[in-house]
Amino acid sequence: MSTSAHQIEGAAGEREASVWDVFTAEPGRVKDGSTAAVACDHYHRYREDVALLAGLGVDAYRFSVSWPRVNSPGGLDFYDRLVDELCAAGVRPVPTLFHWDLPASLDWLRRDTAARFADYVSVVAGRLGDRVGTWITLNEPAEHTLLGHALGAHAPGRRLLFDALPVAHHQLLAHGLAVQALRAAGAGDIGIANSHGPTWAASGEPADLEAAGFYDTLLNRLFAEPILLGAYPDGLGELMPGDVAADLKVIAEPVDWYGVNYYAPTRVGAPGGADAEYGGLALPAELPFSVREIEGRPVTGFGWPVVPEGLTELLTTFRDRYGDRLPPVVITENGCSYEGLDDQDRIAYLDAHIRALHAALEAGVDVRGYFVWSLMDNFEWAEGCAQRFGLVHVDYETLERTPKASYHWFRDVLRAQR
Ligand code: GBH
Repeated sequence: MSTSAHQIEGAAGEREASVWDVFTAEPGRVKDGSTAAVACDHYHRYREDVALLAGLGVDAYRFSVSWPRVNSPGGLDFYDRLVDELCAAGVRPVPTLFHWDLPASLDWLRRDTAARFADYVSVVAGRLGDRVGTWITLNEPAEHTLLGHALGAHAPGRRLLFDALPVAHHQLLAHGLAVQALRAAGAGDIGIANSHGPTWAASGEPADLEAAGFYDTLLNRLFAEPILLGAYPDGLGELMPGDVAADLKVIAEPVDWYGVNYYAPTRVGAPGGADAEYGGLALPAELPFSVREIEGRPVTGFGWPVVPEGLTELLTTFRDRYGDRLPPVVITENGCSYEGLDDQDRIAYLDAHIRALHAALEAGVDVRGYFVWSLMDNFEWAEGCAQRFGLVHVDYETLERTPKASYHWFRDVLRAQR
């Protein structure tokens, strides 16, 4: 089961500001105008939430540590309490060290942010490392670069298009420096959570194939290959700032496993034919590709197509591409948004994706874990509170938690495995 700090904690007044607080305060940035000032109030209700995890019977919980909270007095105490509570409940804590809530005073366009991240990681590892065995450095640097800095749909709201590439490089560098910092603190089980999905060409026409190949490079290879192979794909390294060759040595610091967040494939064609949106966002026409609708599929509440076999395809493609260079894989996020407490559509989605995962196992891919996004409904970034990904319903007025049908179903699936 997985969550992230900014999306569930609330208690925004009890920590310094992040880029998301600044972004959310600007009118029109978040669709329903909601903020994460309170969110699920997990900061004050974490005991209840840990009890929900224990009731579900999961053996691990992926959450994120808020850098702005750690910077604030008493902030680290919260994660100390949370980790204790999880350990007491028999649930293994798996913290992600950055899930998009950058301190508002920092900026990924600046190289120095990577070094600052490593300093912060050392502080967190020094405090929690006696009880935390497994660490995740970053969540989806691809989406943070693309949505936050290239397209402006997420914080910090920049529309730099390809001038956002340094943001990718600095996050990757931060990842490598964090791996070093964690190793120095004695950590033995380290991974990253990268956003990946198969890219399907809109047709067999050369222009569509070329556009799809380029998109695949941006979403998949750009963030996998510096880590797994120590190299940027297709000459993209020449566009990166700094001493790229030296940085790549840091970025390629070995990880113990490779985390994949999977939601859906993307169908891509030559520019101009755009008839679909990327995560609810119309793409600018000047990009060298366009995103097309995947037809004939049910869609989630978000409008994303349901394509379970895309997960099998993604995992076997990675295995074929990277061979021995690919460490064991963990699915660090998979899930869907739907309305309602009797969420049979979510059950069908999860059931089909778990089967797709088994198909990848049968095809010989070494998959070691599966985290559902998400434990409970939460602040879904630019969508506000409108998209509900939780197995537990949250009433944002009363903050009452109510397990959905999918919670009971998943509990039974886990029980049957034991
Ligand atoms: C993750 O990002 C985040 O890590 C998490 O915080 C978030 O709450 C969760 O997913 C749910 O959104 O329009 O069909 O082409 C996911 C990034 C980017 C994945 C948009 C799906 C578009 C699918 N997503 N992408 S589609």
